[in-house]
Amino acid sequence: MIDLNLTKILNRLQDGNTTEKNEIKYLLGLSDPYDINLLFEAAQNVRDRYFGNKIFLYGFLYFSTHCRNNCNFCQYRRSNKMLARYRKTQTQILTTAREMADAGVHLIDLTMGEDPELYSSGESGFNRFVGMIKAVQKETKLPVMISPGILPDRVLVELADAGIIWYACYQETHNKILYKTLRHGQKFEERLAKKKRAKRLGMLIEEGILTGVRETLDDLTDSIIWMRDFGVDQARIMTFVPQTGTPMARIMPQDNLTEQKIIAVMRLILPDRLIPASLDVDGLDGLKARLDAGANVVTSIVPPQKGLAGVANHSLDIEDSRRTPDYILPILKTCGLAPAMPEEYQAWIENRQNALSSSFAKKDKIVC
Ligand code: SAM
Ligand code: MD0
Ligand code: SF4
Repeated sequence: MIDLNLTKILNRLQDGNTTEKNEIKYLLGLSDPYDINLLFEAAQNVRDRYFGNKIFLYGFLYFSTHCRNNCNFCQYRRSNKMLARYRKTQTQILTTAREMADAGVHLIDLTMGEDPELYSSGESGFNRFVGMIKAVQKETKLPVMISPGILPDRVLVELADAGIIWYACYQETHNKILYKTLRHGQKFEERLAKKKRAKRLGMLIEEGILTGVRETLDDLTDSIIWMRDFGVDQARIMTFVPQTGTPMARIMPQDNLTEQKIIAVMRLILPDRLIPASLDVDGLDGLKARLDAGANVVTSIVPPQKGLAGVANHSLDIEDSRRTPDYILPILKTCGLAPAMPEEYQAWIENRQNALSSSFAKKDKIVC
């Protein structure tokens, strides 16, 4: 039976109206398959309105898996001695980035653990790091995202000055108590401040949260509201994948329906933003469901034979080439979707940056 409340809320959101916290929570808590289907249909309608049938593709390059931190959910945490780690050279990074660009990705995501070698080598280490990122941008002529964790402010300034478009830095949750159990030993406020700093420097910001980490519906709702109020440019949800040898290894794995519902609700609350369907959680088999829920970016595209790792899943689907455009494009087609042209991605970025800089200018005027 159709729930009148549900149809009303979905219609209001599809018409571009804002909504209350209790309605977001209600949508996230839907359990009847019929209702959930209505939610997904509404999310697809909204995606179609803002993006047509076009999907963006992100190449993922995890260039150093060394990390000084000890996140309880992550296999790359410092205390995990079971893991073989790597640090790619600039030449290896450039070759791989070039190949991904040739394969048709729209962006290169340069990700690292907070590599202790970088943090202990002072100025010269960060200079090489900035040089490498600029070289990737120059070599591929593609927009670049950096996902490096916390960086000194002066490095963020240099990267923003060099035209690096995106800073990804995930809070995982906006509940400070839950945060402590996840990003153990890292300051909640510091991570927030880096995002604010990067935004102020004109970079686009990706925020990310986890589900399946003992969060409540209120926590998820608060995170979505936080993302809306902060004005994130890309909003990510990933289901936690338990990792052996880590403190959260025994948490019961969660199915993917919650992640799909969160994608759909994010699409309704942040209609014109980018929302990833990550290949990192369930690989290629999980792609269609995430697109059907309203995602519009395929992330974690990783080429084989380069010795590269994923994050939530170390090797899933990588060496058998299933994280490549060749395998992804047929799935887009079955969803009635198609990859965007590179110019369409560039245009989205430019529009977003222009909208943000005029809203900053307005705010500055008000302050004056
Ligand atoms: N080291 C940097 C940092 O932590 O900001 C960059 C890596 S960051 C892009 C890795 C992200 O992957 C985490 O923020 C988390 O959202 C996600 N992740 C890590 N381990 C995961 C797991 N076991 N299951 C699901 N997602 C995970
Ligand atoms: C992904 N494994 O896209 C990557 C990662 C980092 N910016 C993104 C979590 O799923
Ligand atoms: Fe390090 Fe990032 Fe993993 Fe945390 S999530 S342990 S900071 S790589």
